Formats: sequence, C-alpha cells, structure tokens
Amino acid sequence: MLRIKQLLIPGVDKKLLVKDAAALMPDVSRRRFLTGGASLGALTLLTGCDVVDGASAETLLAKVSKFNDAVQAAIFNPNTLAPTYTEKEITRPFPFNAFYSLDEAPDVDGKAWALEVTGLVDNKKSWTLEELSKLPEVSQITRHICVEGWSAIGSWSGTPLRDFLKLVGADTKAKYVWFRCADDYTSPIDMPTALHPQTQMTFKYDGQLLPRAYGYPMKIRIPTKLGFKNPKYVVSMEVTNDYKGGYWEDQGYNSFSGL
Ligand SMILES: Nc1nc2c(c(=O)[nH]1)N[C@H]1C(S)=C(S)[C@@H](COP(=O)(O)O)O[C@H]1N2
Ligand SMILES: [Mo]
Repeated sequence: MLRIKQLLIPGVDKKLLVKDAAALMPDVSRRRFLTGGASLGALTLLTGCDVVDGASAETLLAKVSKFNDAVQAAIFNPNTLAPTYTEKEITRPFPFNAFYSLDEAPDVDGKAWALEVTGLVDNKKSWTLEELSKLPEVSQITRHICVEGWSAIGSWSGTPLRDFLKLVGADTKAKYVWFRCADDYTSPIDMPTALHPQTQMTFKYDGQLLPRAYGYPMKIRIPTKLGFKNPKYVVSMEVTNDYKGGYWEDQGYNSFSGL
C-alpha cells in the first residue's frame, strides 16, 4: 500500500509545536487556525513553511511570531495567492493518497465518463472529456498539503474553475459548489474559493494526462486549501446553497481548512 505516513520532526513533539505556534498568533489568525483543526498541515498552509520537508521548529515559530496586521490582511483576502514553485522543486514521485490503497482507486473509462453540472446554473448539462479538453488551459506548480502531516510540490494543468462557472452560467452568489466523485468521495467548496484564480479543473499532471492515481479524468486542484478539499475522480458538480457535507468534513475536519 503506497500510503505516506506522518513524518515526525526528530526531537519535536508535533502537538506541542502546534500549541506553541498557536500561542504566538494574533487573535484573528489563532481563531481561524483553531477552528480549522490546528494541525501541522494547517500550520504549513498558514506559514508557507514546511516543517515536514526539514525546516526547523525554530524557523517555523520565528515565522509565526512575525505575523502582523499585513500578514493577517493577506490571509483573509480571498485573492491571496498560494506560493508557486519551479519545475526543479517538484516532488518525485508525487505521493498517492486516498481513503483506500492505490489498487482500489477508480478506473474511470474516459470515453464513457461525463461531468454532470447541476443545481443553480443556467446551463445544466453533462460535459464529455473531449468537450472539456477544448477549454483554455493554464498550469500551476504549487504545494499540496495533507492534514495528515505531509506535503509535496506538483504540477497541474487545466481550466480555472471560475471561467467554467461563468461559462455554465452559475449563480456565483450561491454558497457552495459541491463535488461528487467516482469513489463516493464528496466535498463542498465555498464559493469564494471556487472563484479563486488558482482553483482549477485539472486534467493533466506534470504535462501528461492525469494518471489514475491522481484522479483521472478530472480533479479539482485548490492550492489554498488542505489536500482533502481537492476532490479526485470528479463525476458531478452542483452549485447550491445547501451544505451537503463531505467525506472528511463529516468526520470532523473543518470544511474551511484553508487560507
Ligand atoms: N475522490 C477522492 N478524492 C480525494 C481523496 C479521496 O480519497 N478520494 N483523498 C483526498 C486527500 S486526503 C488527499 S491528501 C489528496 C491526495 O491526492 P494525490 O493522490 O493526488 O496526492 O486527495 C484528496 N482527494
Ligand atoms: Mo489528505
């Protein structure tokens, strides 16, 4: 089973580190950090400083202690961009993760597959992979941060979700876009995040057709959110005002889980 286990920083108690960092935060950041689950992953997202990859606990705490009003304002701006990286920084091989092992991952037939678009949209229809492949393509090299305590840098290409939502006439005043997946995974994304410039309908990984491991034929890539809010093997997208829950959200992970 190719599953990445939590890597602990030698000599550092993860829980204590998270607690120490929280204590250093200004009130607003601390509140959001605590309601977001206060995990090492959330700390990585908040600081852009990856303890798992070898930054020391001191480096991380120094960064947190420099949180000031400007940092705070940026964190709560829905247009804050996640950091981007160079080709050379890509993690190889990129990890696979799901609530099961790789051999159990959905084996989707791209020719039979279609993306269902429903809910508060003018144009309710299903989109074939061929139709979707004609949409404009952009690429990003960003860090994926899993709440379980690992992170990895990868390269994803596809169409900005906000462009697609405009194309289908989505009601962008609705609260959520709710995704369902071929493996029965689900996740709701709040509308400001769905409209974030880096939120992507992804069809390629590292310049190649999205491999089965990473969500063929389509995943949603959201670099401003923790990994579990990046649904793979997506089969439907619903624009809705109802909170419909999600696989990890229903098990107590905070639905916000991001910047
Ligand atoms: N459909 C589906 N999407 C999913 C998951 C899953 O189990 N099923 N796991 C999530 C979690 S917890 C993580 S960390 C990432 C892992 O993505 P990767 O395999 O591309 O690294 O997928 C997310 N999206
Ligand atoms: Mo994850």
